[in-house]
Amino acid sequence: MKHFDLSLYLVLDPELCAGIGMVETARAAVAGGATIVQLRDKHAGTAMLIETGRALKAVLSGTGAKLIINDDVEAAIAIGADGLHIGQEDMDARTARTRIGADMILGLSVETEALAAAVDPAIVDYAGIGPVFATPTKADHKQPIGFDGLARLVELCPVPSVAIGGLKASHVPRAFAAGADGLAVVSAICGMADPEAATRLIAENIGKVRR
Ligand code: TZP
Ligand code: MG
Repeated sequence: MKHFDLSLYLVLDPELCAGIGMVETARAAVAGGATIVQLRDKHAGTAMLIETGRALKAVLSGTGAKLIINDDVEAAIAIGADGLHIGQEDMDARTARTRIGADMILGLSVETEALAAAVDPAIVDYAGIGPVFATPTKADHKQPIGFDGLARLVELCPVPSVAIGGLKASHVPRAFAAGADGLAVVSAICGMADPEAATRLIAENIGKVRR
């Protein structure tokens, strides 16, 4: 049985984190209550992902926060990351599972009801559902689903889920009310003047709605 807490899931963005860097942003966010950190760098090759991922692993060590790598199986394995996150267009979830083995966490992005219902819980550990709102952070995002759409997809999805897309601390009650197990955020933490305080605000709101 895998244990992971999706409640406050930070997705790193190298450009939004440029001021202090992704590693320091991750350290601050975990100090503020982030439970998962995803390394997502669309422009980095495998070697650079491995270098950054190893530095992230070092700062997360002993905190309990999990490290997930976006898209790159080879990097995820080389880093010894806790998990891999893939999108629908990246690779087949079954192929990803075969490559990473049974123990690594596997996350899959889900944008429609059909995709939510098609998630295989024997293969995928959690789903990233969204975008809830349109967001400038991801230029090519799919049609926003809103909180009503989120609730429908969560209902259809057989694995735990994290909501993503335009989410801020104030959205915590509606995301949890829709049935999501957590919020995944980029700009609400990355590039904030005080990423630790920004994370703590989200964490405090989560503390109020979670039993
Ligand atoms: N996938 C769907 S929306 C998104 C990703 C990676 C970006 C979310 O960024 P933000 O800044 O939290 O809206
Ligand atoms: Mg992807």
